[in-house]
Amino acid sequence: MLQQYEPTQIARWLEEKLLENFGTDPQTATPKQIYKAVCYVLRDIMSELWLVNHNIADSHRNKQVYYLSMEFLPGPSLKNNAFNLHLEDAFRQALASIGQDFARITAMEPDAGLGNGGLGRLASCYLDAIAAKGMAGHGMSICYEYGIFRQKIEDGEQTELPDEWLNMGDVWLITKEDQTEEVHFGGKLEEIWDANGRLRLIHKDYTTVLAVPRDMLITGYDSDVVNTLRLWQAKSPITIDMKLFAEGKYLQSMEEKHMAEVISKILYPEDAHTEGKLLRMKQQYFFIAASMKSLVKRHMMKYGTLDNFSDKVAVHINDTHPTMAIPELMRIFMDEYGYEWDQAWDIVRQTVSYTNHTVMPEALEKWPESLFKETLPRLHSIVSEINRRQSVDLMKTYPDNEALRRDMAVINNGELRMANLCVEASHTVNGVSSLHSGIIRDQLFAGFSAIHPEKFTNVTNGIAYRRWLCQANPELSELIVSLIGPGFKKDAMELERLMAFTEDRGVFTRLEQIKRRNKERLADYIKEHNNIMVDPDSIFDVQVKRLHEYKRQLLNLLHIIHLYAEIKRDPGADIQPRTFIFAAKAAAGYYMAKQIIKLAYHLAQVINNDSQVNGRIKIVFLENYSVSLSELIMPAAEISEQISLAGKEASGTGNMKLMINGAVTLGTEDGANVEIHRAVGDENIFIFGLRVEDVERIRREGSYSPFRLCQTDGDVNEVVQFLSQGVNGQYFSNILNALTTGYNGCADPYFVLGDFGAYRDAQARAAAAYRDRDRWNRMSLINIAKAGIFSADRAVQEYADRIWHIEPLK
Ligand code: 26W
Repeated sequence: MLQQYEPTQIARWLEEKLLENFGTDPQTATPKQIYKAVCYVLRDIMSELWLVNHNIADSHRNKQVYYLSMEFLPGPSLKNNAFNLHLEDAFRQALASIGQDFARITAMEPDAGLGNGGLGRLASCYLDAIAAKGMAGHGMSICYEYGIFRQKIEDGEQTELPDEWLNMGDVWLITKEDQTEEVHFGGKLEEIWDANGRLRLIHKDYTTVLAVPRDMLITGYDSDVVNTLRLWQAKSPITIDMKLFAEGKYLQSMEEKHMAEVISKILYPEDAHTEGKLLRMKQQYFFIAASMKSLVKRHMMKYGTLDNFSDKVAVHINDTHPTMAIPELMRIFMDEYGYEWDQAWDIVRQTVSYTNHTVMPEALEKWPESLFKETLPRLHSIVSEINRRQSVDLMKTYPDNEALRRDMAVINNGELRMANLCVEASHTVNGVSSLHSGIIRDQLFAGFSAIHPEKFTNVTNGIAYRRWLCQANPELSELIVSLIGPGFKKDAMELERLMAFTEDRGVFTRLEQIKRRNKERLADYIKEHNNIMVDPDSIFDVQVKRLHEYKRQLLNLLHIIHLYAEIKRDPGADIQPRTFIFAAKAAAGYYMAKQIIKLAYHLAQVINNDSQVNGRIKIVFLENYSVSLSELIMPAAEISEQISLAGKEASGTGNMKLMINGAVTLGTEDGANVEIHRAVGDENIFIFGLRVEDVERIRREGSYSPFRLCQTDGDVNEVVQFLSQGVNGQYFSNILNALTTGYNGCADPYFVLGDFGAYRDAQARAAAAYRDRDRWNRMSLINIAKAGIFSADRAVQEYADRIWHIEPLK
């Protein structure tokens, strides 16, 4: 039972914090000081809970999972932590007692944006669910000084601005200087024979970077288990070179310091395109080396041996970015604790598991062997040995299939294939939706799954629905409580009980009113930030996710051009008013993605100001998509655009957040859309387009000709013509060429024109359904009722039972 605190007690602690940290009192404190004091008080309450289970001695003897990820996307934490510990009301009253408004204080918190998109947010949703389930599970990552860039769009051009989150966001960070670790880069290996006549490889002349842990505490709903998100900050052992300074070489004297600290300076803004940059490699090794050293040290302190390591520790590798944890564990076991190769390898294989989040070739990490060897010589020697042993096994298994052996090799053609290393070493490999898991088992890792089919499994993604429903959409949450009680806050499957109301017009009306108010709230934000008046009576059609060609924001835009052409053809046409809401960041170096943002902007200029359209369709591109902006958009959405080319979106999680907020999915049979379709049934979703097998067949046949489509399909021709004439005075010949003629002979690789007709028809079906309010509200209610399965609680329970083998602490 979670301890509760009186608002008066909270108010007293607030006063103490203001005095202690800012030498001020509630009457004279600035809102910023109040905000920080509130976070410090809550953090202390969380620390006390943390100490119960996780103090150095670690009172419990349970197996724990360490979730390694280059990215976490917590977003704002204050409201979530207060909600999880049932302290929202106490803080609201305590603040009211000193004339402050809790909502205004929570709005001051910057997002902790230490991630790009789906992968990072999923990691944060999972940490929340692990704590809610009362299990010991900790995140490990980098304390980026600058998170995901702030997006500015001027005249359709995206620019990236630094995200200085720490000045307000550091309130949650507890720096543990005493647990600083050393990480070694470069240098060389020297062979020596040790006292017991064994060959030893000694790492020498390396550069040292210090890794200082900054811990964020992770709460869970109605749970007294508080876990850790450990964020490593890079520091130089040398602050300044006095000799160089004395010689007036001021910048040089600081060079070593900056070279070290740049490692945790900034998050790489690529979200599905590996750059292969040296700094990125150093970032990956930095955080996994510090993480592995610290958790091995902790285990030794607790158990005095590593023989039981895999019984007590599960290490989960979130996509390939933390793969180096595998050879690093081998290094620690062999070089620091004297284990033989086979023993070390057995323990490591029973400890690590890997989740793949994408099949996009350009996102699969391959490191140049030379760069890897130069930067991490000891790890290179270990990976080479893993590769040598693998090739011996493969020769036995696939003696006549050299091509397959080459494809599966950890090292080949001067490259380290990180995904192959993960599969070779992990006891379990999973995808993030049943369709995706099938694709990686039967295609990407076919050679491996043929040998070890038992290693491959699926865990469909889930979301922290208490954040995305209960906190982001409190009115809907209250309606649900009034209909089925509060039990769904602990067990999302209880939402199924809403199926009892699918013929209840009273409930439909309340559902519609709540959606309406959420739309008005978003409309106010759009007015303030984009200076666009949107009509709350129009359909709020939402596509919010990273900008990527495979997600096909372009298909959405081409359909809007089609609607616009229809209106221009027949201005009196009775069309259902629609507001198309986009939000998406493009990776800084992703030219085509930025062009698509530009097209959306200029199309909006034309359509939003066209008197013949007269506001019946509007386009809004919201800047700087983030967790907190997403919490405002999801409750207001009615149509959820999930229109990626089948086989490309591993799962999607925005689709789940929109579903649980009563939006109806309009999408392809891709990723988790397939499971959403299965959950709600054909009549409560709008599915369209090519299936995975269609895409594969057409590719195999080479029968796809977007150019011919422009000749044969009038609507396709019309939108392509429209584009070719320029939009708002801007020309998009690159988009046009990519669609029609293509670069290196591959036109329209994501079948935007190929799926256009089916998409147009699905959109028409949705518009027609929307007019029938009872039908629409029933569809909306059924989507909410069927969303329980997409809870992160369900997903982490699957990981705990089938992959990590961990149990609740008490
Ligand atoms: C090396 C650059 C890089 C950075 C991030 C490559 C790949 C990534 C991530 C794996 C991309 C990502 O976020 N993938 C998304 O993961 C979500 C969580 O599983 C899925 O729901 C999305 O479908 C998938 O695109």
